[in-house]
Amino acid sequence: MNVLDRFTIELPSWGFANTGTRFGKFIQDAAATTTEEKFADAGQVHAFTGCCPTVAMHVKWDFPFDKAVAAKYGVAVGSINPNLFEDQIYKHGSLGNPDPAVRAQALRHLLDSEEIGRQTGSRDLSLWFADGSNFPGTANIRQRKLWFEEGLKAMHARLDPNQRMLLEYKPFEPAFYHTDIADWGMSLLLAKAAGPQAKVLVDTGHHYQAQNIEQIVAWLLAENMLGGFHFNDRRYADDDLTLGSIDPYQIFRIFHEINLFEWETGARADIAYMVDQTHNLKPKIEEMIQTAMFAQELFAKASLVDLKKLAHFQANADLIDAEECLKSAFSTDVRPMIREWRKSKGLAENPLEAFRESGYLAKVARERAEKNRQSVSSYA
Ligand code: RM4
Ligand code: MN
Ligand code: MN
Repeated sequence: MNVLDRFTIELPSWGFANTGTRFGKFIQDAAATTTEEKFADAGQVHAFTGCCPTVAMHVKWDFPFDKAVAAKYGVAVGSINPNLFEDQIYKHGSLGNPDPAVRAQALRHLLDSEEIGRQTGSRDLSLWFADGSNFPGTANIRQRKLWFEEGLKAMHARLDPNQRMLLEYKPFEPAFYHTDIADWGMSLLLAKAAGPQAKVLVDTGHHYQAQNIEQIVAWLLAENMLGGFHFNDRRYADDDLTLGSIDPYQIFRIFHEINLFEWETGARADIAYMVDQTHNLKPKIEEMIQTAMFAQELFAKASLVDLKKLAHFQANADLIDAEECLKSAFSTDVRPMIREWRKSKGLAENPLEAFRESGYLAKVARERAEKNRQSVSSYA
């Protein structure tokens, strides 16, 4: 079996709409303006790359939605993302809010999201909480931890056996003093408190600069607590840059830890690979194609590591040989092999070029331009 046959990566619906920085939006004529258009665009990415069969959805931005519409475009609904950060009531938090009425409303939204997941046939609910505080002394950190445990347990109690909840962490932003779920340890403890179907979600952009992300991945694998990834790249903070654009070796090292785990244990790591990027400046569909292509490359490279040899070098503390073993896989040009794989699937050898030749972008730009230009782009 070709290693690429077992690699798929989920696209974010929000990556196809006009988004921006907090200073404003630069509007693209071709951006998707409805959930159906997001699926149409995601369908293009999958049609040309063959590795993006599902689309993650944000409950507040994308519903109501009929899953049959997704099927029209050759993709399916993937993970469901509740939204507990935009409504006015969440000014002081959601599950961690000192007001019991707001906590109850946040829980209701989580349970509604669960119901949506049931209806769309989605397995994963991806939870990211913006909860936190901006000034020392303004929030009771331990009390809020208890409220989170309470809320997440209540949500877990309602999961179907096939559903999972994935708990994302992020060190800061929008809160700048303390964030309730700030790192993988906090996610891990809360997931354990919630129940066995709760796992940790690693967003590669949600770490401090020097953190060793692949070590976090290795530890979560060892604990059977790794549920999935939000892939993106970053130079400074949660930049949401294109996967691998700044540090491709980072993603390679993550894939390597997963391969090593599978090889050693003979178990299949049950991990959801997802993209979490919003392209403010690059054309969105093209950047998603670029992302999917590069993810495949890094996955294929990681699969070339000679794990048996590596284990031998590690056992003998052959440092140079062990390191070279990893690096030579990383340096291998896997593009010819991926082109062969594409040919065998009836896909174009160069998805980006083929998409450009299709004329889709110009067509949707014409159709959507007027609607997009009406959208609000200012910061204040
Ligand atoms: C957050 C986080 C979440 C995503 C939102 C839009 O920073 O990464 O996963 O849903 O952004
Ligand atoms: Mn994320
Ligand atoms: Mn993020």
